[in-house]
Amino acid sequence: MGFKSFLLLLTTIAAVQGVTCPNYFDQVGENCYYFSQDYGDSRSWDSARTYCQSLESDLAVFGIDCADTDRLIKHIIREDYATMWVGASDEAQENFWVWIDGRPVDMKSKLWYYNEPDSGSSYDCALLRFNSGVHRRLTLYDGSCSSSYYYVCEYGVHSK
Ligand SMILES: [Ca+2]
Ligand SMILES: [Ca+2]
Repeated sequence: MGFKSFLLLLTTIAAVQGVTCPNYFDQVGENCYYFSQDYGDSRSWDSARTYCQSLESDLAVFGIDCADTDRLIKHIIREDYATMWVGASDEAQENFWVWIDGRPVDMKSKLWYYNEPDSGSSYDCALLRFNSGVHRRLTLYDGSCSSSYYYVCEYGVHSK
């Protein structure tokens, strides 16, 4: 390899690894997330979305790349974050859960806690919560959209 191509290779590696996240966002893998708990801010699901959008982001979505989701979940467990809103709801049509980017939520996903979502038409927004019981893992629940929780914004998510 010539010196010039070697330099080019180094530059390329630096560009791939050098994800620069905006202020207030933490890098996890190649994505940038805003964890509102770091700033002591809890809100309703709608208000959380509005705030994320003011930061050129939206509530985090899962499942486009499973590795991204795995990294995010490991990060949340490591940082010991409390329950938080993520970007899925069945507000438009009961029992039809969609991510805010328009993709349907995989209802067979292991991310849903046992029997969730199970709370009906007044619980239409998705919460990510650590379950400390027998199944010690992060799982999705349906929550009441108007309740206040922490939330996680993902930079570059575009809503439909
Ligand atoms: Ca439930
Ligand atoms: Ca519902």
